[in-house]
Amino acid sequence: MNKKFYVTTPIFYVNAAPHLGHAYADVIADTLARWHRGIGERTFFLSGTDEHGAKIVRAAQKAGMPISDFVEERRDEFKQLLIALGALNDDFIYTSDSERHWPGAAALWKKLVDAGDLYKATYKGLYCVGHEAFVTEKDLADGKCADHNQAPEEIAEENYFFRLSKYRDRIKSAIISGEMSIQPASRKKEILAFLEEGVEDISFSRPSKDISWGIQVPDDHEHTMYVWADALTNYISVLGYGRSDDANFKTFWPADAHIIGKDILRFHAVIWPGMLLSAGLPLPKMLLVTGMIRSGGQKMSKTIGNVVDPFECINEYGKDAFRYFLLREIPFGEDGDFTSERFHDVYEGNLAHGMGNLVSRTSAMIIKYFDGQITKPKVESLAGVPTRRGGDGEVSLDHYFDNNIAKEFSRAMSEYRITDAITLLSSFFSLLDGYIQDYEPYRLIKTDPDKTKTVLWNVAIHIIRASRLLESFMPDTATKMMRVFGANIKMAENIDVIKIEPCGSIFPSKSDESKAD
Ligand code: ME8
Repeated sequence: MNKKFYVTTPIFYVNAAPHLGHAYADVIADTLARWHRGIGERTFFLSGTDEHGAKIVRAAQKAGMPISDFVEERRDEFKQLLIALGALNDDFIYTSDSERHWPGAAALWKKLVDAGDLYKATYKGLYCVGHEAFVTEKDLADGKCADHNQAPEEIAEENYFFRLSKYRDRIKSAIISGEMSIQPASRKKEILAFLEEGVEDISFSRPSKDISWGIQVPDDHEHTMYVWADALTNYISVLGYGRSDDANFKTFWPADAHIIGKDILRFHAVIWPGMLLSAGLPLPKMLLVTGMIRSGGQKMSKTIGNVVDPFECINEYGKDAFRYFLLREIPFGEDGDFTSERFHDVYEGNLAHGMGNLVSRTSAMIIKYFDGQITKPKVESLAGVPTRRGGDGEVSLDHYFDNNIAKEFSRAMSEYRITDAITLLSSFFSLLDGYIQDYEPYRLIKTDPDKTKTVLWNVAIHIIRASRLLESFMPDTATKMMRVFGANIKMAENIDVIKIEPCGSIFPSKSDESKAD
């Protein structure tokens, strides 16, 4: 049976419109899903929305809308974002879905009860609505939550508590052994240090009289499940856990990779495995932790007015340029920065003048010198034009591509080194540019048409080969690049004829446009 691959984004809070951070998770998950699907694995890619809790209730009140209308409208924007990004998610879960999500949440809760891990106690503490979590004095600066610039609320109430402390050692050993990996290593270290300090039991419910927008605790409707207990369950409820049709759960759980931002690491690396261990379920195999993207060097905030709207950017530059920027220019696992200037420069440099220009130059020369069609040269003549810029001396482009690009690319993808993988491809496109410069087909044609044909064949066939790998990152671009040379993703690798199908510029220069205005 084929291997399976299950990848998730976090489920997004619907209190505000989708922003760059959400788009980032979508793009990473889609890239991984496309790659694994492409290599024949049974792939399931999940995204969704987190719709319960005080934060959402307040946002709906502020918008003056009934809560169910409010969440529905917002949910739709997150779905639209996936479409705008070209993301092919297999499902979309939302926590207010009483048919598909609630049975799983209730079933997991009951497992925790059966394990003796839920008990009632009075809780007194400070609750930060921004985090939807209790905070302590040490999380505060001047009495306010540093992340949300908001004073926490004092709460004293009777809640259900989850015996998380019981699982600390087991979670620690799962992280150390790699049963549940955490990448990058700095995040793994951070969470191990956190576990070292000790873990307390956590409040797992709120009184329904205060918070009714949520899932009621099974058999005790005076209590509503804590939003994170509810939300984390999405990863299994969607697969049918707790319902009769749980075939997907059997096939896809445990998740191969949860994509999460560093601000929600503790929930995923401590609470979630605690819940799963209590229920006797396997742990996710990997937590892939992204950094935060700032905008112009600052945290994105409505007050500063620097929130990047992904839809605007996609409308102006296209989804693939946006995907490229996020995947290539924000080093995976690290914090990054987004500015329109930098985005524009990357677009012009790497895409319009880089990849786009390579395709148009190569296809234009095949049209001009060979009436738009070339056939595969003989092996001897291919060997006669080695790559000069591979750093490998006189190796053929085929050899270089197989050994230095394709193999490395697969390795990087299987190790979740996404930025490395796309960087490999863009460096290969630059190498092809250099190859053209080295052989100067525009001069060579005057003296040696046969060799010119071989040079152009080599470039074109390697644009096709590289495009096949590029598909996971930039699906439309890859398709267009193949199409220019008469190829498509389904075609076998051994192509004998290249026939140009002229198309407009793949990445029209925005600078030229503004000059023309
Ligand atoms: O945390 N750069 O939802 P959310 C990069 N509902 N990533 C960012 C970012 C930024 N500037 N801002 C936010 C939640 N993110 C919960 C998740 S999962 C069971 C529940 C990331 O909408 C953030 O790190 O606030 C998180 O991974 C994701 O966006 C969703 O954030």
